[in-house]
Amino acid sequence: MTIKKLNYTITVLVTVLMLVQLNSCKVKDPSDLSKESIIPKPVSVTSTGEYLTLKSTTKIFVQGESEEVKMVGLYLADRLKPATGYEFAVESADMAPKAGIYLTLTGTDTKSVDESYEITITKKLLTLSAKSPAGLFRGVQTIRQILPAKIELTAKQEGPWEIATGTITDFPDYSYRGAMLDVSRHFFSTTDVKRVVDLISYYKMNYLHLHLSDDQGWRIEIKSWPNLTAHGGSTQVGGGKGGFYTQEEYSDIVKYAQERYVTIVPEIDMPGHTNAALASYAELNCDGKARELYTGTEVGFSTLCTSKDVTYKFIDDVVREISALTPGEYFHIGGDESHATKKEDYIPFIEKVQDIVIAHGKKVLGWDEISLSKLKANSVAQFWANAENATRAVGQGAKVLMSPATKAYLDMQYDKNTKLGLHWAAYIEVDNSYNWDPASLVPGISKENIIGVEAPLWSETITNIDEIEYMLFPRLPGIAEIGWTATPARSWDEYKVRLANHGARMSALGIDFYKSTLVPWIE
Ligand code: TNX
Repeated sequence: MTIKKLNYTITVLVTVLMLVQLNSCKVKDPSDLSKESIIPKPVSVTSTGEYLTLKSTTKIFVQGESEEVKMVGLYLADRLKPATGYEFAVESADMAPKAGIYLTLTGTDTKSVDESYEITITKKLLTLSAKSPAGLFRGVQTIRQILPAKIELTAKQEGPWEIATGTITDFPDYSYRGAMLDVSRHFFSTTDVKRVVDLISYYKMNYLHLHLSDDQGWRIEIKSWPNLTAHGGSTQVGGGKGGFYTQEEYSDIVKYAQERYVTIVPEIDMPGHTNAALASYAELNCDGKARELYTGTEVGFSTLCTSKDVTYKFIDDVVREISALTPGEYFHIGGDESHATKKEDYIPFIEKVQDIVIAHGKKVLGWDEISLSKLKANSVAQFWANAENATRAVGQGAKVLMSPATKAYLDMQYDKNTKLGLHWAAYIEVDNSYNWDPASLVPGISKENIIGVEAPLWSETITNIDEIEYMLFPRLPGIAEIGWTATPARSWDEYKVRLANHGARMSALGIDFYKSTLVPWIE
């Protein structure tokens, strides 16, 4: 080779190398942890400028012999296996390993709330430490979100699987961050409910409230009153075949949720919204005549007969059976829109039901109207529309769960072109549902009065899981962040960029989401 030729070859090589280098600069820098889009936004993130790479030999070590910690380790392994194609063996260890992923219940001095966690990533080792298994589980969701979005795909992908090094310290602002699914207006299978549990827990929500009964359908088996489901569960809005959960299926949902540190809150709405029960048992009506099944969408026409003893026997049986299947602390008694119940009947009714719920070892949750009655200090009123009701609850020493219909009702249309949903409260675009502070929304209700936030999805117009996803996403991650991240640390302009980055994650998770033009989605 002549000198000239050699020079030429070197020049070409150098140019190619430079191009490769340039090109790789366009790829996202994997070594800045503080630039990762984590939703909800953690309390603090610091970057140390390097990165760790997951390999086919990477193991997940769990400290000690705790079965529960091991379960969290296995859950993480299950999330990471499909896209990487790696095994991620889960093994117990007595002390921190040199390399890999390490889940430990010791060594955290983050603020002592149950769900707090800390992640430390060095070039060789990712350590997730938490006060409780719940905290480890929340931390696992963060680990998923600091890996490339394609980690959520179910088919094997090309790596590299890099995680930027640094430290994350995190804990929630509110202890209750939830969603509600109305399975009464339209019935959804246990598979659909489990999918909702998976998706809300990805954003660190910890409660799923199931609206199990309404005028259009009774959706949970009650062994002592079998016609509730045999007849009352046999249809839905529009006249479809409806459905219900057997007690075994309900328990299966509860367990699935528990494994994801999500607590199920069962709701039996009363004394209104009870047509399905009134159609199933004639004696629950004051006139002793069974009602016809109802498949429309009107509200406020039905009421249990508050003056009959059998009504309270019925409620006692229902609360007893459901409470026995429910490990969570709350039983939701509804209490909304009882327009067919006289106020003088409504007030003592709610008080009696409150006593029944307490007798079965649960705390009362109810829509804000329940504050017309005398509430116990550990009862919770769910604010949805009436500020006066909610402040009355607080005046009685009760706490409030924030679900303002104008912000958090995810059955509201995004705008007037949205094909699904209602708009009686508002059209709620993604910015609008994010831009509010639970503690300054209602004068007289401040942070210490509030247990948290919940995003309800009513299902008058929602008939399947794709439609559920379209209404929940992308607003639900914003409500999750409102509950988790302290208000001074939040702003729409900063959040919308993180949300935009979650577009690829939601797609990888197979979520059918609304592509709001207010979010700068990254194609
Ligand atoms: C009001 S919110 C209701 C529900 C409807 C919902 C529709 C509440 C406590 N009651 O019965 O499904 O509006 O958005």
